[in-house]
Amino acid sequence: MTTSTSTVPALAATAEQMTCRGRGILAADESIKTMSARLQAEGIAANETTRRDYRELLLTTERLSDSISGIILCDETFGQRLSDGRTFPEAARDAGLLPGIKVDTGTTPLPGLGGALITEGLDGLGTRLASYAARGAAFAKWRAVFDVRTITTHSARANGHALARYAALCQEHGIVPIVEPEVLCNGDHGLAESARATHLALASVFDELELSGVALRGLVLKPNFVTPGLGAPAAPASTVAAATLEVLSGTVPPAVPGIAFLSGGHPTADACAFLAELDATTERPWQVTFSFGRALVSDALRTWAGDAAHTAAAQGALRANCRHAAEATSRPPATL
Ligand code: 5MM
Repeated sequence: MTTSTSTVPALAATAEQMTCRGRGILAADESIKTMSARLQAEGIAANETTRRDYRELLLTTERLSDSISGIILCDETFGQRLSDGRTFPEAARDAGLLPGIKVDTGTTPLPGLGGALITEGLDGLGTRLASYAARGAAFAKWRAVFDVRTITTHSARANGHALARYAALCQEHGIVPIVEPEVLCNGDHGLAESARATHLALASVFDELELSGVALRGLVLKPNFVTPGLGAPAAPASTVAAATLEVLSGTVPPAVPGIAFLSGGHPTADACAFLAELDATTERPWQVTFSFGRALVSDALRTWAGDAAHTAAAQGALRANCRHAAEATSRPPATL
């Protein structure tokens, strides 16, 4: 199976829908391990049922589609049913959201590289994508993880190669790939180190995407903002936006329709301020929006605390954060 030229317009239409003005993507695809740790941190027992209940709370928030275009799910949630019997992908479509699926299987150290990571999950991926497509997936996600202290040319190339193989397979199956090379903002590094690492990661990814023949019109890029480390003095949002735009302008081809940023552990207000500053710049060829996880859901999880009596309040917190982020994505790019 190869991506035929006739499927590219359909992929491009979905990518544009995912990153359209005034809406973004809700990342609710924490792995079982991460989700369980986040539930336990709020004093909630972590099991299949509580993970399902929490994701049902998110997905059944009223008017979510006012500010959200799609929701990323993990394999466990994708196969679960809401209490009314619908599967999560069915319920997402009913709510006006495109269902997406995280398909990487996590990271492992690259041998001999002092801690740099490689993301795994390519074995059998074609078969899994066919199954997800049959069950309604519109898009997929694969995340590569870099640390400014350990990124090397080799780790950037290896992860870029994996991202490109994943993206090509997604497109063969009519699924839009979200390509996520995340440079972590944990640490006390400065803005320049984040810029250097992000430039290296993005340049490698787009080299590999080009070599693999991936249709850039039919993908969504999910990068980090270029910021100082969370343990270093913060930079103003205008500085972050300028640094981010400089790196993206030097690495991301104009053919990419949309860029949906991750929040990276930044507080909701800061992540939205970075996005609003970027949105305000006219010198960009791509639509910019959000694909936040923690910046959208942390308040809701804390408010819910595993108690059904708090569901409405938790959904209100989620809706407010989604609206806040959506308000930061109101402008079109200069050219597309
Ligand atoms: C929601 O978390 C996603 C999956 O994480 P793990 O596989 O580590 O459990 C993660 O990829 C997320 O989509 C991105 O990091 C964006 O989330 P943030 O919270 O950084 O906006």
